[in-house]
Amino acid sequence: MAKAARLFLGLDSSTQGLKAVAVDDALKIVHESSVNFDADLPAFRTQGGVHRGADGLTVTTPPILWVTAMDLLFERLQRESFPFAAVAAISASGQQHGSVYWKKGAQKRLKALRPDRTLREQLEAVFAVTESPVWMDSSTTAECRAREAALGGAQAVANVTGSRAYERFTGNQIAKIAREQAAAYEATERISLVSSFIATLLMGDYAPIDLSDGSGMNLLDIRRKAWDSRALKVTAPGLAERLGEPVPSHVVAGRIGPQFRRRYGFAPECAVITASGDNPCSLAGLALRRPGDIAISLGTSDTLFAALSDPKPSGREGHLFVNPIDPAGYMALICYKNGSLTREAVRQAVRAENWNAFGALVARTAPGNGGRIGFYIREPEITPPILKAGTFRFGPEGEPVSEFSPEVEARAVLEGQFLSMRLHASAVGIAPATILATGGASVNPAVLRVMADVFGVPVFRGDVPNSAALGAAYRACHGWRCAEKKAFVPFAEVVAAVPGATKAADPDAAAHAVYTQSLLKYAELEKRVTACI
Ligand code: XUL
Repeated sequence: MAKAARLFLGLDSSTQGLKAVAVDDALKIVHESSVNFDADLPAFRTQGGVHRGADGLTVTTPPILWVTAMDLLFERLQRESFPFAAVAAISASGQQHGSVYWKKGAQKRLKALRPDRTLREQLEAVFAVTESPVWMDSSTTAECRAREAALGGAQAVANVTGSRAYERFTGNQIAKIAREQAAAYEATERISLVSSFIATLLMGDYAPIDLSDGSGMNLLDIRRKAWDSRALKVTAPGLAERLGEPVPSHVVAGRIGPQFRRRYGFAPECAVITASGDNPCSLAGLALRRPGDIAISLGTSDTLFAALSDPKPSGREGHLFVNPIDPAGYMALICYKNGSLTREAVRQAVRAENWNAFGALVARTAPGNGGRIGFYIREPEITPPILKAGTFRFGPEGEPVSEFSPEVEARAVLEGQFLSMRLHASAVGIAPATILATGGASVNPAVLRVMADVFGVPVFRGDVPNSAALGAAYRACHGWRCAEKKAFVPFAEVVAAVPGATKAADPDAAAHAVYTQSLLKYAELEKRVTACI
């Protein structure tokens, strides 16, 4: 690689692997590297990066695997002659909600890390809990109900923490560990999220949890931007000192530690910018720059996220986090399990041999589908919570019907999905001005047409591979600029050089008006569907 100017490095410790993306001063990608947990570290016997418990609910990953992956990733970067000395700042993204339990004495170990040994050799014995719960874990229903009962119900928990109690949220995971593994909890000196854990390794000292990823714990008061003492109290004793104080995501957590400096040649002044969760980092990586810019990622699962200033916490749907690039603002995240696999199943059921054929079927019907509405729940749904799978079709008068013609069915799956997104996004305070569509299904014009008309805003398309790692790199640059200026620099200024996405669809006003009518009907029918199953 040619001698580089100033670089910013972003890491992403996701469920299945660890990635690095480096950008230059103009935020152009100059280097990428990655490690896949299953393929590159087979000794840990993970499948998709995780271990699944016999109960079908517990899902964990050993933290020493994540440590070993860091050794391997940095060895790879070194072999690729990556210019470590040019890195001005580094930050990390981590899968949200996962937690790491450092044993008493671990901080001393971290501070004494030697450059002539791997991290793995030195950190094997520092974890009080050797299997870290991750976001796929859903074994804490009892803790969730206990939290909601103690704090005044789901809406009361959401009002403070931004989300009702969710099984994967870290506070509920900590509560379960404190109850089931009391001795291990007692022996814990510090709890990290996956994001702050990676920053801790980089610094050789405990890195703080940031306010944005910290919002995924059911513990943070997202408006006061501090741990909520009642939420801590109902979780586990002595939790505040184990978590440390949360900080805004753009602040300098510290300098790169001596182990990384001496082993790989980082400059001593290289800053570690506070790490954050993968969804917050993706918000940064997609460079959503104006209020009202939202993103919809159409993948195996569909995810909608948005920056917003006036959040409306809901005890039913969605998550509100502190915004990772604007500490005065918020971001909303709404997850759907029924995404591409469900669209694909409908495409096959209507015998459309490809997405063009599917688009042609959709075009045979008019927006609003003659008043017909369908719910396609192939997988138990998160938004709204529908635990039993099934397909529910309704005719123009709201009467249940057993089937639709292929063209009505094709339109119904798309309209149902986007009406649901419009309904639940508006319920948490999202008012879109533009939509950036990403993910596999965003190449499909029929999908984007319905999206633009349902929301009544222009849709842009732009796939951003590795948006979380890229977002961590952008945030490294943002944090570094803020530190250099000794003042907050708007993120939009930092990403001004990133090319904007291309417009894929403009809304049709008449179609949008039809959908505004459909939405009322959809909301009514959704109540019936969620009540009867
Ligand atoms: C978000 C969530 C997932 C993980 C995936 O709440 O649980 O998106 O962050 O890594």
